[in-house]
Amino acid sequence: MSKPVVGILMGSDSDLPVMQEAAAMLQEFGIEYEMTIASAHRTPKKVLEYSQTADKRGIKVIIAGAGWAAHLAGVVASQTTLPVIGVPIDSSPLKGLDALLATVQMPGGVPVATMALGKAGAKNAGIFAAQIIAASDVKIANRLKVQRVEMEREVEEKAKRLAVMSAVPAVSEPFTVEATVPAKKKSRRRRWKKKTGSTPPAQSPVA
Ligand code: RP5
Repeated sequence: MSKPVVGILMGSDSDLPVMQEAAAMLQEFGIEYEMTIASAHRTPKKVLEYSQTADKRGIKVIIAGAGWAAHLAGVVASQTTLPVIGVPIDSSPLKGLDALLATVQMPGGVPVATMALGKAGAKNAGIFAAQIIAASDVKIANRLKVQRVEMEREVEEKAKRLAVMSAVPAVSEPFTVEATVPAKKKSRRRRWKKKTGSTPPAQSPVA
């Protein structure tokens, strides 16, 4: 087993169900990672220590996920020049809007590459970390290309299944207007004329 190249941090164990998505993507690409809990306000010393030593330990990218007033990614970014990917987590009564703004709105000079809120953001963080590593690793670059092709194929298969499910059942008999609309009956007056060769009397009951 080689040394981890991606570090995944989260503010609390309650963030784990979301941040596991990032780990799952890294596993899929065969990228070694480490994962720990470190909170910018509950364990600030650990966050500083982790961020300051990450590059010396061989880490190339740090993914930081947090909810509420989510300053974790920004604090990590302030302590390292490694790329930091922020995942805002929708764990607050504000449904993550607070975390999104806290993570994305970094003042100029210390960037945090902010992903979407929640599980989709964590998944994208894993892919984005792979893309950063792929810049100098052709194997990972090829795996990313394969993943795109597979994703395309999956969508096409779903589209085909949907087409089959929503198809109108085939009509067994050929459909014609004549077959469904009854022919108009000739009036009794025309039938009289055809039979007798004369027009019926004006007061005739056949009028
Ligand atoms: C943040 O506070 C964490 O990232 C988490 O999303 C949120 C709530 O943490 P817990 O109270 O569940 O530990 O620091």
